[in-house]
Amino acid sequence: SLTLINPPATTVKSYACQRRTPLKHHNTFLTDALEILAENAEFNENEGRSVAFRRSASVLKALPHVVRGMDDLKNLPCLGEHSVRVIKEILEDGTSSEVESTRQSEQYQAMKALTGVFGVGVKSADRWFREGLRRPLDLIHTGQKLNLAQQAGVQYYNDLNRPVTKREAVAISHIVEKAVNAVLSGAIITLMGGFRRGKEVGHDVDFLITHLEEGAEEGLMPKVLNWLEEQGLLLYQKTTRNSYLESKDGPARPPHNLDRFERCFSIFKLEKGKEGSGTSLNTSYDSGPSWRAVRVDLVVSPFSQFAFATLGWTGSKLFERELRRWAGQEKGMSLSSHALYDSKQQRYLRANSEEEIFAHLGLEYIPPSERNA
Ligand code: 8DG
Ligand code: MN
Ligand code: MN
Repeated sequence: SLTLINPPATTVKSYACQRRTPLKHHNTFLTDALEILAENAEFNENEGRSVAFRRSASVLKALPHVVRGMDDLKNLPCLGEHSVRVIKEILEDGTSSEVESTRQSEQYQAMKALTGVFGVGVKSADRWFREGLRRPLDLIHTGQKLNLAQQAGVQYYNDLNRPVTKREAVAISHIVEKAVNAVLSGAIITLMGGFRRGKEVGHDVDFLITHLEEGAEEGLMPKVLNWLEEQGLLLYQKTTRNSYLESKDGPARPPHNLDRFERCFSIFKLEKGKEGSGTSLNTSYDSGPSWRAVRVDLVVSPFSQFAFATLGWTGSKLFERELRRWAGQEKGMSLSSHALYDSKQQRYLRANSEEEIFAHLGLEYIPPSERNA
């Protein structure tokens, strides 16, 4: 039959954690559109719909070629009816009316602007939107009661919405290293999040800190923060016990020492480096402040959990979600950034590296640069 002489269709596995997803791919004209709809679904607190659009977009990111026609979508997983309709419209007309009207809508634009303030989630943004607020400055003008995070968010709004460059991330790394080394010797500091996946810019800089000697990391976070504070490098900080991935009280946490695992959302004051100007022409007339605000996430993990924390903090968010879904649905396991629990064996599986965790999960190892799902 004809199918025998056709080139084999690209096969794409259905979980994002089974696929390689590079940072740069061939279908941004489609994935940007689908991700607008995903974002809009989040603004409407429709998580199911949002994840469906994100999964569709992610499948297209994994394709080794441009999608030119509907035939290219044959045999692809995760493409729901709605996503297919949007893709078809873009392929035929160049744009999708639904995407364009979403982009133009007052609600989408206001929610985007309001949730773009550090410390503002969808719930507050939606309440403010329904009260007629549209822009971050409306929060000030109408005298809204803001918590400390939101106050910092408004105060540093412009800086925090300007992408953090790789060079700035490296400068922040040096500061974090200096701070950690000043209070504990031999700690290991690793850049996580988007920069570990090879991104050239990010919305923040993420670090994971550990120490080979189990227990040496205890109490480290407050000491590091004190040091940074004394140096005048912190504009804002809030430390919390980690409870993000563990909130659904699954068993994927080791029974002890969870309380040592701490995270800090912060805003650093980064001096603009003299070396930063290079050949660009902007600095000589730049009369702005000599520093900028940068969002920094710090996480401290005991060494026994370091591999899980590394995997959990590298992202992407969809890749992480898909890993946990794979673990639960396909393996009867429960994965968190602390541990992996095997329900059948009723025990925690140890791992000293990300490779070992993928192996426990029966997955081919995917390097960070290909976790851009
Ligand atoms: P970006 O900053 O460049 O925009 O991208 P990113 O680095 O991929 O996003 P991120 O929002 O900084 O998140 C980085 C990773 O951290 C992501 O995979 C999800 C993970 N993560 C959080 N919050 C939490 C949390 O509270 N606990 C754990 N374990 N992981 C978290 O964002
Ligand atoms: Mn990040
Ligand atoms: Mn982060």
